[in-house]
Amino acid sequence: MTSCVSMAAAGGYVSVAALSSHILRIRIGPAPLKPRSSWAVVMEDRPQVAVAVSETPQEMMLATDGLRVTVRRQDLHLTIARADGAPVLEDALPGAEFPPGGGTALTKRLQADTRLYGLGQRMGFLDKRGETVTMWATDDPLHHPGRDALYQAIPFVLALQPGGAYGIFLDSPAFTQFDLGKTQSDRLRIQTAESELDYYVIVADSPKGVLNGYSELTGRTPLPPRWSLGYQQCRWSYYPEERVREVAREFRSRQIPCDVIYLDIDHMDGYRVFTWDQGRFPDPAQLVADLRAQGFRVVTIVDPGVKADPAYSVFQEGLAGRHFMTTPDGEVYIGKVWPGPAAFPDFLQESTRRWWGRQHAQLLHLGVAGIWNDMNEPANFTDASVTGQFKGTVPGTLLQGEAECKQPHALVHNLYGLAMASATTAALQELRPKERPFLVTRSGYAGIQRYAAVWMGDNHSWWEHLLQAVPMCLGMGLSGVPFVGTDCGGFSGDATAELLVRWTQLGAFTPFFRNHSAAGTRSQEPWAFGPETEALVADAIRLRYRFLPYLYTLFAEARRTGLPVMRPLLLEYPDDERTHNLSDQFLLGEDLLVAPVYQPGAVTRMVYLPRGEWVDYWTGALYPGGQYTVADAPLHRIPLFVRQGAILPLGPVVQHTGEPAKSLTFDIFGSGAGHVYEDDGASMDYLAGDWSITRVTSRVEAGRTLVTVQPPEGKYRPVRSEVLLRLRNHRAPAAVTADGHPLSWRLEGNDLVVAVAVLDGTEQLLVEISGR
Ligand code: MIG
Repeated sequence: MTSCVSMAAAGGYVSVAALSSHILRIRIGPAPLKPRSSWAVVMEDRPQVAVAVSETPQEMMLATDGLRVTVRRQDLHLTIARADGAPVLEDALPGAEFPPGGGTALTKRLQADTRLYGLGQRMGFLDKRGETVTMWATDDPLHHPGRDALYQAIPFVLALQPGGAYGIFLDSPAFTQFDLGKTQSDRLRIQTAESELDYYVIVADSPKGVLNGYSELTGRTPLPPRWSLGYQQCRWSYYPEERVREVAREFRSRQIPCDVIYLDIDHMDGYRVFTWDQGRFPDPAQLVADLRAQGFRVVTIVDPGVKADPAYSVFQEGLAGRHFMTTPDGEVYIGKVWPGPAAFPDFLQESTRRWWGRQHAQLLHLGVAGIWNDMNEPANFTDASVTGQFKGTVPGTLLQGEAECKQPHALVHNLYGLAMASATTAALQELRPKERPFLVTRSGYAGIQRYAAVWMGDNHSWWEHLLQAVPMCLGMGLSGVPFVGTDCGGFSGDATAELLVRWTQLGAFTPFFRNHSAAGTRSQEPWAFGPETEALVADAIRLRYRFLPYLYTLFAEARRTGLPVMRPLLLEYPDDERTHNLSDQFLLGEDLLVAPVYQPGAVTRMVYLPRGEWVDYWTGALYPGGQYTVADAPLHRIPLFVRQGAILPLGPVVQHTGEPAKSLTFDIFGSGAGHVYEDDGASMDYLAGDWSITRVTSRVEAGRTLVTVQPPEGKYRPVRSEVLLRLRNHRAPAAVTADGHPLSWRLEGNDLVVAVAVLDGTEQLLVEISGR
């Protein structure tokens, strides 16, 4: 049996395949469809999906357990409905248009209430309906509000409408535009420069369901090394090595937690990738080892441009191995980036990916812990004569790909960062098979989440960009990429003390948490603005470390489900219209509502609390949901609310993640449930079952509270000295017992803290707290 139907008609050639009961692949082209490989899609065509195919002279139909697809023979017009007949998505025009100038387009009808999200890295608010957006990886150093294409190009749109949700992923790495109801308010039009359409439709009951399907299709983020969830310090650039050592010393002597220090481009010899400036860094191995002894990891930048210097071995090897992109005449193309004249590896060639990957051996040999890929759109300092889409990048006519199937760069542009990331991550895995790789990238395409964390590039030290950080990161999450963050404090321009405090408070709750700033701007290390600011910034960083067990548990969930760590409220409350374009607050997982302050001088801010009850994390005050409230936000506090019913796993403040975190606290908010996921945080052993999940439930009854700690599931057992239950808003109890034996307790502010036994057996622990 086949899960696919195909046919030719006046409108061209079409094939419709069911990858699962709710995921369809649709291809339409002007010529017979040839097999086509994808860089984004990892989901196998599953022939076992049950489909029923039928035909009439007018139509061809394909039905799965969940969907019914009808294709009109006359013009390939396509309709998708649920199994019960409820319409989901319908073409507004023939199934595909082939404009005379080249390219292909599809046009779908939009229902009046449909909201449109995702679409990769974008300026502006969450709902993109009414806009036109472009997919074209671009190094844009000025993210003004009207900017369209930025570094990440992810041609995926997530639609929320009454009664359900769907996603459309057009698998095209060429120049692509989505008209999201701008030209005609009831039409979604997608146009690519490619000559055929290859797109996927994912249908679900909710946005979560769509993300589930989309991430099954394009892959999920493996668990990152735990250290990469710690605080990270960057600057363009820290050099010479004494400066790096000084930064490290400051963190430790001031007791400000930090896990990573970055080396930006000035560590290299004349910006030659994979080299070191001997004067500035005479002994990188020793430097890295000394920092490691203090608990720091070092991440170095690797740009794709290879200096066109005949005496430079990487350039020589690249030429000899035919690794660089060439003009149609076969000449190696020389552009211009930091090292001056430079050649660009063609990562669409497998031999090039392996060659490039091998270069990393030198860095890893020196002890470098992770890699930072920049300039991989690829950026190119073009002159004023280049305008339009090729401004700032390489010419579209360059040839890329394996010898037998070269393609013009124009058609594969958006793959550059993804293919470079795939080469890098594969190399890290191969060179250090026992360790989880860490890569952070600027550019990417659909599927980038499988290889790298993504930071949002060159923002400014502007309050407007602090605010913009929220929907930008959320939009990436709605595009399948959970491991995201922004340059805290802002990259270009000068931070102020207050901006740094507020941005660090936000950054503490973004998955990737790095402070970075541009050359020539004011320093913005935590201590750069004096002791008062330092204390506030340090507190925000410490709070991050307290929340690490919760954050890590969310990464484990992201790996299983594809759901983002940092979530817009609409993901959890899609039927609450007030969440639909709520772009200045977010949820970390399901339980923690984060409302950053993004205005100078503000000491309160409006927060929307969705249905249920919410507890002010700082005061313990309980608020009914389904309403706006004005939260207190003095400079030392970022408004945080916890869902009543949550149980959050929290850790101790450590100076870096390598310090043993032997104590685990379950913060208990009323009757509810929670869990913690744990593993060694570093190796691949979790893939072989070396992990654990500990579940806790609580029940508040008249006169007593019962808390159950389940024995851990899974093989992994952390080194642990204490487990604490913290019952928020609890008075002194009459008695606390575990299976009849008294337990010691103490009051801390409004909270009752109970120390319980560390569980490693198979028995559950039942704690009874009597008297409220
Ligand atoms: O053209 O390596 O986004 O983070 O510090 C600027 C220097 C090149 C851009 C990156 C930024 C980095 C900077 N790079």
